[in-house]
Amino acid sequence: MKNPFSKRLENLQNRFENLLSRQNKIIAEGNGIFDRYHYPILTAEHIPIFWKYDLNPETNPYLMERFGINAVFNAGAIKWEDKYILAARVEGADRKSFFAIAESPNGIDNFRFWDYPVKMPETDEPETNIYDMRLVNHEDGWIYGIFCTERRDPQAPAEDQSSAIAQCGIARTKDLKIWDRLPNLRTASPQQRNAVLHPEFVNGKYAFYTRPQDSFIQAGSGGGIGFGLSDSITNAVITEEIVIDRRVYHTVYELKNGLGPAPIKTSFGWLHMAHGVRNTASGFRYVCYLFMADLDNPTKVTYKPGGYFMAPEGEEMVGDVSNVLFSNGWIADDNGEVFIYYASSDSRLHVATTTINKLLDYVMNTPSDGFTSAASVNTLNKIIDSNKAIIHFIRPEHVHSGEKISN
Ligand code: M1P
Repeated sequence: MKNPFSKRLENLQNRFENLLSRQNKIIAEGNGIFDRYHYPILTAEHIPIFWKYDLNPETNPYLMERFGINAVFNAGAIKWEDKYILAARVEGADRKSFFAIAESPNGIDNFRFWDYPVKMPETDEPETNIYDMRLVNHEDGWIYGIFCTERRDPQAPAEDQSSAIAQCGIARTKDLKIWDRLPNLRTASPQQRNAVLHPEFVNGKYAFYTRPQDSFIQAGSGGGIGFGLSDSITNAVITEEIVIDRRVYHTVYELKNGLGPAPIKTSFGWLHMAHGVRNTASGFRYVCYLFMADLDNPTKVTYKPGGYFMAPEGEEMVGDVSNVLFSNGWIADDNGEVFIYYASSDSRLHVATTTINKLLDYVMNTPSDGFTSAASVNTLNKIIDSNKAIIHFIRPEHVHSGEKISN
């Protein structure tokens, strides 16, 4: 008969293997733009047993967790050696985040963490917390990890133990195992989060998308998603930051916005995914939206559908920071399939799938935001008018009269 330690370990292992081998399924009847899936692809439960437990019965007779994991979310993504690779933000029970690489053979399930988390070298001024890595395959031949570094605000008085300074960390690797840490990006902004490296040189320079912001939480005078060039990546400095996608009153990105992953190059332009934040009576609401920029001039936005592309739904709405849908990773396969890795409510990671053609159709043909209720009704009426001619169940006499249709 097995002793309690062995029995508990066997149960834990069985549960873990069942979870990791579970097949993911599309949730039927989506919106035609992308498909969601039934199961999150990475959660705290996906963390290897040998990270969380001391597996020696002598030193851990009750087989207790020794290193608690709180959540797995906001992951950078890249296709590498034919595998779908995620650099996930893993947050311990102690609230510290770190990066860990997980891989899957198909991009939608069977994600398994590598044996060790990423050992990210520190700079001369070590940070307290690191998170939200964007993985960028740059044309200079390196894979870059662009992430947020955070430390306590040195100006904050002793009674304030939550004010923080966020900056943009830069590291690069050839194998996703050994990382060279480079100096943080320097800009004029006192806070810098959600920075992303453009995958190609622009005018022979490294190009960054930034998010200038006055305080840790509030954008303040920061106008939106910025763009700037740096001569060097080993000493990255942006002296001129221009805002390419502004915050606007009464939109889903009125409070703040930030770029998600690095843009995907298409024949029609650079395809971008970003997150927008609005205020509500129950707190901030984070959603993702798309836009496209000119191939030759990445600062020029050419298409921008109105409203959100993805917003939290159902169980996605609840978690450590509720009402948040956030993405900093996507993968475009050579066959045109696109895997969008998004996190819900700072708690778990999901996948949605679509294609480049569908995303282009969405971005180029979805009406833009008219910024008023009247403009929205005009847009809607145009759709109804053109449908009226071809769809028999719309009764023309009721379309503009406001008359109630009764059965
Ligand atoms: O908690 C929601 C998100 O908040 C931050 O995003 P932003 O800088 O736009 O406010 C990020 O810290 C992100 O990690 C987090 O998901």
